[in-house]
Amino acid sequence: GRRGTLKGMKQRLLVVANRLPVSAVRRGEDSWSLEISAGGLVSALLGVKDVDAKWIGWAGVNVSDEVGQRALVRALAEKRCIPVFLDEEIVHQYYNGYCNNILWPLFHYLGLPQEDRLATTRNFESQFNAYKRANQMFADVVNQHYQEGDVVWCHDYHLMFLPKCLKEHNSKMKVGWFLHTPFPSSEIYRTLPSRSDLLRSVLAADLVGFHTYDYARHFVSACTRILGLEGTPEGVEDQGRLTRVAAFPIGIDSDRFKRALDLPAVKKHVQELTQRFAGRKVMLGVDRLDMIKGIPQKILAFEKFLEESPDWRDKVVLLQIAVPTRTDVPEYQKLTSQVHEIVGRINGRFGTLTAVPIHHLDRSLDFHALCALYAVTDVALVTSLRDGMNLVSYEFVACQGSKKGVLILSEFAGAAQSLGAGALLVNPWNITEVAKNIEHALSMTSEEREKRHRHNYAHVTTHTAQDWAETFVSELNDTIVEAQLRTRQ
Ligand code: ADQ
Repeated sequence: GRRGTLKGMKQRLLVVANRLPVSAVRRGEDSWSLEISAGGLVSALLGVKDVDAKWIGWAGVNVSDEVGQRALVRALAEKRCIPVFLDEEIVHQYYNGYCNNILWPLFHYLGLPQEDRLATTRNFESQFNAYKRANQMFADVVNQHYQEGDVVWCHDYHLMFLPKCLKEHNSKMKVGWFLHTPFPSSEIYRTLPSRSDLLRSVLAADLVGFHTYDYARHFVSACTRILGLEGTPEGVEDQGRLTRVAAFPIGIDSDRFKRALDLPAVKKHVQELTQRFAGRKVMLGVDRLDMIKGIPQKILAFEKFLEESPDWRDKVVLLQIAVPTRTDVPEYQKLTSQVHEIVGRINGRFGTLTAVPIHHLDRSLDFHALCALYAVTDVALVTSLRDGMNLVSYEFVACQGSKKGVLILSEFAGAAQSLGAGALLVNPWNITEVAKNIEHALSMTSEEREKRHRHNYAHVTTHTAQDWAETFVSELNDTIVEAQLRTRQ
C-alpha cells in the first residue's frame, strides 16, 4: 500500500509555512518566551507516526538585532522550529500586500483590488517582487537545514514561489505543496498579473494538493488554459515531467475534542452554559472575522428568521464568536463596525429588558471554552461565502456526540463536499433560504437530527488530520519513487 513507504524508518519532514506554530514574546536582550499554538497543522503532524517533523517559518515578530535573533533561534530549536527573519518592509509588501490583499481575496472570488484597495494595483509589481524575495528567504533557510532523504512540505498561498526556488537549488529534493484556501475557477485566476509565474513555480513541486477535487480541477485547467500544458488524470505534464495533482481533504484531531469533553472543568462549563440558556435553543457561529466567512449575511438571515417566526423570538439565541484578524487593514475594520451595527440594530429591535437575541463577541475563546460551547449548541451556522474547507464545522460535529445538533453549512465551503449528506446545505447569499433552514433546523425531529449527525460524526472521526498528513506525506514519497522509476526505464 501507499503508506508502506513510511514503515520501519523515521521519515524526516521539513514543514514550511508562513507562520511558525508558536507565538514569541521577547523577555530581554537574549531571552524569549514561546507558546505553542495548537493549531490543526500541529496536531495533525504530531499524530503522524514515523515522521520526524521540523518547522520552518516566520515567528511573527520583527527581530533586527543579531543577539535577539540568535537567542530566538536557540529557543525555537527546543520546539523543533526554525525561524525565517523577515524585516518590516518585506512583511508589509509580501504578507500584508501580496498575500493578504491580492491572493487571499482573489482565491476567494472577491477579485483583485478595487475602490479602497485600488491603490495596491499600482504597487502590484513591487509587492510581487517582495513576495518572490520573501519566498527566496524561506528557501534559503530550507536549503541550510535540508539533509538528503528529507521531504519538504510547503504550505499555502504565501509560498507559491517556494517550490521553484527549492528545485532550482536542488532538483532531487522531494517537494510537496498544499493549498489551504480554494483554488478559484481559471476565469477568476487568469486576471492575476503574475498568473503564469506562480503556476510554473507550483508545478516545480512533485506533488500539489488541494482540499477538494474541484480546486484540483480548477488548478489543472488554469495550467491548461494559461500555460498551454496538458492535464492528465494524474496531474499536469510538461515536457515529459509529471506534477502530480490531487485532493487531500483535511480533517481535525477529533479525539482531542472528545477528550476535552470528558474533563471535569469542561463538564462544569457545559452545565453552566446549559443553565444560562435554559428554555432557549442555542445557535452558534465561530469564525475569524473575515469577509469570506459571510458573518453579516449570517446575521441578516437570523434577523429574517426572527421577523418571520415571531413564536421563536424569545426561545432562541445566536452566539457569534468572531476573533479579529488583520486588524490593521481598513477593510477588516470596516467589516467589524458593519457587524456591530447590524447586531445592535437587531438587538434593539427584538431584544427585551432581560434578553437579547444575539450575543456577539469580538474575541477568541480558549480551547476548553470553545469545546463547551460546541457541546451545548443546538444549531451551528457556517455561512462562508468561500472557504477552503472550514474546520469549525468539523469541530462542532466532533463535540455533538450526545446532543446531536444540526449543522447549517454553506455550499461554498470545502466541507460541504464531505458533510453535505448530514448538514443542511445553503447558499449564504440567499438570506430567505438560510432563514427557512434555521426554522427547519430548530424544529427538526430527533430521528432526522440523529440520522444527519451519525453521518457527519462518522466522517469527522474517520477522516482525521493525522490521516490527511500521513496520506500526503506518503504520497509525496511515492511520487518521487515513481518519478525515479520512470527515468530508469
Ligand atoms: P481558517 O480560515 O482559519 O483556516 P477554519 O478552517 O474554520 O478557518 O479554522 C479556524 C480555526 O480557528 C478553528 O480551529 C477554530 O476553532 C479556530 N477559531 C476560529 N474562531 C475562533 C474563536 N473566535 N475563538 C477560538 N478559536 C477560533 C484556513 C482556511 C480554511 C481551512 C483551514 C485549514 O481558510 O478553509 O479549513 O485553513 O486548512
